[in-house]
Amino acid sequence: MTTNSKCSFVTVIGEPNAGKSTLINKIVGEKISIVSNKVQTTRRPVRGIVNLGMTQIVFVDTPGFCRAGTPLEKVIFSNFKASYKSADMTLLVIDAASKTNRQALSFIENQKRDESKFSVVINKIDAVKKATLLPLADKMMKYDFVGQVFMISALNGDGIEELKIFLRDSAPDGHWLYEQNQSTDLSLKIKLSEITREKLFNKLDKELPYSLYVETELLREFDTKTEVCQAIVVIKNSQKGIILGKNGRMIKGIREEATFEMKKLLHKKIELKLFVKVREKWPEKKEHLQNAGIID
Ligand SMILES: Nc1nc2c(ncn2[C@@H]2O[C@H](COP(=O)(O)OP(=O)(O)OP(=O)(O)O)[C@@H](O)[C@H]2O)c(=O)[nH]1
Ligand SMILES: [Mg+2]
Repeated sequence: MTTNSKCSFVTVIGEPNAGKSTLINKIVGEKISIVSNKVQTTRRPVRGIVNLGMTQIVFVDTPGFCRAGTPLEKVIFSNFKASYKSADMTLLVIDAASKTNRQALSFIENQKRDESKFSVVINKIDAVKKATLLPLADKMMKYDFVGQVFMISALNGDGIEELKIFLRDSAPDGHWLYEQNQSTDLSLKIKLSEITREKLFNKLDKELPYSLYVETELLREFDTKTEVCQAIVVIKNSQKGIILGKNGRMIKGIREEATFEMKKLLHKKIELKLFVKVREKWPEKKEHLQNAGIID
């Protein structure tokens, strides 16, 4: 873009629920990636872009470490592996409030030295006593390939400024890959689908969040309003009733919450229509994984 410009790809990895998406949203200053209190919220690598002076940082939000059991998990896991390659910097997010961090520790134990720089971010420090943090930080620092250990709260912003400065200062020289004002690589259709999926994730339990995807089937933008029509796709007919809820109450609540957030994003009146479709075995079909935005 300009001479002296720098550009860095920073891949953010960690256990499910560690706060990877929350962290990226905080640094980018916009909601790039949806957040929920359930594991496997992020299903595909999502890029969040922030420009710090002459430096462009391209964050890659990744799905958390997961077992590759169900067909959907297999796709999520291969998305994780693909996004982990070829980063200038890798940040491993550790949940300070988690009892074991078993998968993160096993990942770090098996980490081979490679070209990519590697740092650790201990997150959720707002949720634990200080006394528990130091032993965790000490443990991380004993790995010689770990460059830095940061202690942050992605929720309230503690420690974020230091992390930003570090990422800016360690970025390699290079041309910017994105325009000055671009904050993500997601299309508007997928962004809108993700907003609704987040509301569903936060309201539903058990296997249902993992049985659904949202597809924006229609998007029409006018000067004063935007019309959005979305399908919530589930695997089984019995799941349809749960999403609709008694007297349609569940889907109405989801529509209201999603409409509110879409309005904040587009600064326009939103006319959102939601309906539920059943597509058996959708996680096994490429076409549906593409409709879901899980693969390109
Ligand atoms: N107390 C506290 N909670 C946090 C913090 N960061 C994230 N959380 C919460 O942790 C939960 C998971 O956050 P996400 O950002 O969705 O986690 P993730 O690592 O992206 O999860 P997956 O996409 O499922 O792998 C949410 O309920 C967040 O609000 C933090 O710094 N402090
Ligand atoms: Mg996430």
